Amino acid sequence: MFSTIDAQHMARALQLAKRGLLTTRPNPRVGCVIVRGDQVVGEGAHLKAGEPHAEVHALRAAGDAARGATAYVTLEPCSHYGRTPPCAEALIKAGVARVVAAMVDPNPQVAGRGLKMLQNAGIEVSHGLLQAQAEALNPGFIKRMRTGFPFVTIKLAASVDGRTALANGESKWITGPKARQDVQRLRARCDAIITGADSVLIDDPSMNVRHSQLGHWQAKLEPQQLQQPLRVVIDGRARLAPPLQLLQCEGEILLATTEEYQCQWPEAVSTWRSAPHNGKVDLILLMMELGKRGINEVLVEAGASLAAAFIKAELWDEIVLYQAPKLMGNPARGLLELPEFAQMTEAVSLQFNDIRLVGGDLRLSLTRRER
Ligand code: AOF
Ligand code: ZN
Repeated sequence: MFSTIDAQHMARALQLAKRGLLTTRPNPRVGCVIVRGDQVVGEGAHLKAGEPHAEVHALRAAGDAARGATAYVTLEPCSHYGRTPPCAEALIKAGVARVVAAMVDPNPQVAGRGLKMLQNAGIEVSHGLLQAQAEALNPGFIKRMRTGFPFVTIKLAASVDGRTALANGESKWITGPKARQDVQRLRARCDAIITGADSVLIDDPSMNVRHSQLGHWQAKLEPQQLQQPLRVVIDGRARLAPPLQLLQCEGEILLATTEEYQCQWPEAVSTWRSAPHNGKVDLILLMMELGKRGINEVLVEAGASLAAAFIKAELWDEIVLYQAPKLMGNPARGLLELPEFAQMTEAVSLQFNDIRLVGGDLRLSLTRRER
């Protein structure tokens, strides 16, 4: 159904979609290429929610040349009036002859209706070209549309022997500067960063994204285009009180606590409360709440106890572990506070997705083992 030429144009559309990597939230990253004969006549990417979709940018660039052309889109063209009018209508109006989509839009407001509209207008329609690559662009949007929950990445950093801090608590500078830059890029692409009261008490972090530390991504966007992720602080027993670094820098904060406690934070910080679950914030309800708020991708940067709680509740999708070439010894603290397992069959089974060197450290990406 698809030729090599089709695949080349879709690969270009995927590349364009990446322009929106840091800026489209809560919308998906989408790219579009319009081709007439063997000529690329228009290209576009969705860059910001509320602004035109990829197809509209590409159609504008193509002008009259869109008539009789093929449009390659990394996501099914939309069929609904959201912040912008339907792209399927725009493609029909422009007289496009063929539309190739990499994947169907999992948004229930679209979900096949865009392709149907095009088909009903006599346009040749197909989908599934480079689908896996298109899905990889939007793990959060896809998961939220299908389940209501965001895509959760747990970031961990440890020595080769799996230690995160010395017995006396010292934990600064385990990994090197390149790995820390890589963490800045993880933060920049996510919509929310979650941390816990313990980490805030120990490190007093700011948890924000610093443009100057994005490494090779700095060139991708101007400092003023940088969108700070929502910083979610889980403090079930209201142990934190200002002054805190978190409150000193730009960006929204959501304090998640339980119904039993009163917090002493400034009024400008929004608070969300859950009924206590074993005396703690109910992580399942919190993640559903973040999904409702349009959060696609969440980064958990927490200590051994909160990170493990996400694993125990099966609320996670990916672990990114930075491993430093150091040995810290058994008295040092371990990576995750998981319960004791009596048999190896009870251990959490993972699979490696990607392994690379980042500066002098290893970066491992792991997901659940597929059975
Ligand atoms: C497309 N092309 O480039 C994008 C699409 O509120 P709106 O109008 O921006 O619509 C957002 C929804 O449109 C989003 O949830 C997703 O279903 C679709 N995104 N569709 O045809 C695009 N970004
Ligand atoms: Zn659209």
